[in-house]
Amino acid sequence: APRVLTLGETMGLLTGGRIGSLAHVSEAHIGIGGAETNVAVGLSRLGVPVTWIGRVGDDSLGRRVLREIRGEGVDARALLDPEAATGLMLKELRGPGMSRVYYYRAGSAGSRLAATDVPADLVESVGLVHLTGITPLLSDSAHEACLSVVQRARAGGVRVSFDVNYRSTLAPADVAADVLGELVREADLVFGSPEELAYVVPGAVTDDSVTVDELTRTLDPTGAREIVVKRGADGASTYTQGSVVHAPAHRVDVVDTVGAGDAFVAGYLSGDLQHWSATEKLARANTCGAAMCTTPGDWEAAPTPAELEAFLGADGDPVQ
Ligand code: ADP
Ligand code: KDG
Repeated sequence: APRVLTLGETMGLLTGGRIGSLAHVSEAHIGIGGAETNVAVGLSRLGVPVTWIGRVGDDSLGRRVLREIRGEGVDARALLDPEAATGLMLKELRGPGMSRVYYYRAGSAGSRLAATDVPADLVESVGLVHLTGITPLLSDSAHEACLSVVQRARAGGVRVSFDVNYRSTLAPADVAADVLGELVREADLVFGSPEELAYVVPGAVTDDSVTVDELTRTLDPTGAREIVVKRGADGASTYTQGSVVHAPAHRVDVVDTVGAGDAFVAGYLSGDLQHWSATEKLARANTCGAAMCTTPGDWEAAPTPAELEAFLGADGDPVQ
């Protein structure tokens, strides 16, 4: 399969050892997480070669990030930044299937990503570039890195995928609408929830009466783009060239939905690189997303093709 290139920030992740407020829970598990490396690991497990570019601090967590993702077969081109620490997230388990994430990432090594971190000719050599709306909101230099990679991809005829992934803690809605809207317009393949797509369409932000169908027509009047709407437990839909395909989610016992969207994107892209139909891509993506919901980690449960097959029983429903 053609190689995928992605870039962004991956942080240390401390998850409370049991349900309860981190004001009281005293034990925690150490791991890592970042939307783009979650997708990269998902792709690697599905047999797609993938390169990730990012910065980590010259510290233990940074080495942990690199060891984990390299251990998953991801080609990590990381700069060890001596001047900033690796970012950190805390995940509080609030109840069954419910979690809350706190970020400690302002000024982190990952947020200092710059256009010059992307080696010459790399963008032009891959089959697809995948970005998320997290990276351009990290800093001005990370925003420039995203724009530069997208421009290089377009000039080189490389397909661009963009997951809106709006994180309200990184920027207010009006700033995000401008920055993310620009990237949506440059992408060939766009992923987002109905709410996220509403953010990036000027004028639609506060208008509850706008339907997703209207939104996607506004986003893509020419029909050249493929827009994939992620609806959590309600499944997902692909809008392309005037046609719509809807696919229901699987019914699973949810442990933690964080990372489900990234697993979904990895599944979808793996099919896209093999020129699958929208129906086939959505089926694999929904299965990858459902599998991720059944475990606590952000990426650890990303399925291999054999695991995908085992996850679904003979009737096509998850075996749990
Ligand atoms: P994000 O993590 O980006 O917010 P969603 O919550 O929409 O994304 O989830 C992405 C995909 O993961 C969904 O389209 C679906 O395939 C799967 N998924 C998410 N939540 C559930 C759930 N509760 N049950 C089954 N599948 C789910
Ligand atoms: O999509 C899951 C990600 O949100 C998580 O792994 C951490 O990259 C992350 C972020 O910035 O929220």
